[in-house]
Formats: sequence, structure tokens, C-alpha cells
Amino acid sequence: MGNTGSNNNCNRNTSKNAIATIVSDTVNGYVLFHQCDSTKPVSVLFNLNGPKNETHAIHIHQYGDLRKGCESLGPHFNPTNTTHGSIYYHNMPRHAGDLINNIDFNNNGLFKFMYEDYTISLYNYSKCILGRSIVIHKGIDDLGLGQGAKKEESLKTGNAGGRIACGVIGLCEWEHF
Ligand SMILES: [Cu+2]
Ligand SMILES: [Zn+2]
Repeated sequence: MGNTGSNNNCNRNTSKNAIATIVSDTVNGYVLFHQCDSTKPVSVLFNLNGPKNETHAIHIHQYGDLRKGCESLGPHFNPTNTTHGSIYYHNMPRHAGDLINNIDFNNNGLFKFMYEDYTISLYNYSKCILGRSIVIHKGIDDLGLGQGAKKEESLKTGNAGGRIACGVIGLCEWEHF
């Protein structure tokens, strides 16, 4: 979870916040991002409602283009041109957009969680996520561990299946969390 108290040292004038609002038939809520300055990790806060006791894949995808709904948002955000993976396996490559791979809705249909991500940025670098998107999938991300016939797609998408909800990541007002 990292040191959330570090935000107390944030310069409010130079820190950045961004949000993706999710509105759909199945999943609703938001993913909020905060970064104190370009040298710090991005705090990512999930506050989502969805189907009770279900797990669904979640990623940052490359584009913010909703002309064909979630389908036109492109593949996983991948500025370093690597294979799909997971933050839980530090010795393996992962896409910058892989986030925490999956969200687990509890028996009230809630998922609230925060962590710090060092592979994305809200500042103007190649890893900047502003104008990109959040996509939530029908299935479960296999963390890049798929074998046999599942292996090739595992290293691209984690075999996460279709897209059930999405939202574009845009700037928002400063918020302490
Ligand atoms: Cu995805
Ligand atoms: Zn990925």
C-alpha cells in the first residue's frame, strides 16, 4: 500500500489528479489517480460497484476513443513494448497498463482499494496515462501465466475476455487521499 502519508508533503500546485468515471449496466464508480510530482509513484484508488462475489480484469488501455464504445480503446497501454504480466511478479515483464490485473467485488458488490504504481505517470512522459482509458473485462486476467493454447493470448491480454465497462482518464480537481 505504500506511504499514503507522503501526500501530506505534496505541493498542491504541482501535484496532479486524474479520474476515470465508469458508468455501465454492470460496473459503476471511478478510478482516481494522484501523483505528488513527476518523481513520485501514482497513487491509484479504486471505488467501484459491480456483480457480487465476482472477479473481473481491469487495465489501462491505450486510447481514449469511445466512438465504438469500449471496443475502440485499443490494447493494453504498453509504452515499453513488452509482454502482458502482473505487478505481483516483479521479475517478469508487464504492461504499464496492467494495474493490479483484477478487481474482486465483495458480497456487497463493492471493490475499494488503493496502491502505488511506479510504471505510470500523470506528467508528460512516455508513460503518461492522461487521455487513455480504464477497461473492465468479462473474465479474469490470468496474469500472463497461461500455458498451452492459452499462452499466446495470455502474454497479450491475460485472456481477460470481452469488455463490459470503460471510462476515459481525464484531469480532475486536487483531492487528498
Ligand atoms: Cu484490458
Ligand atoms: Zn497487459
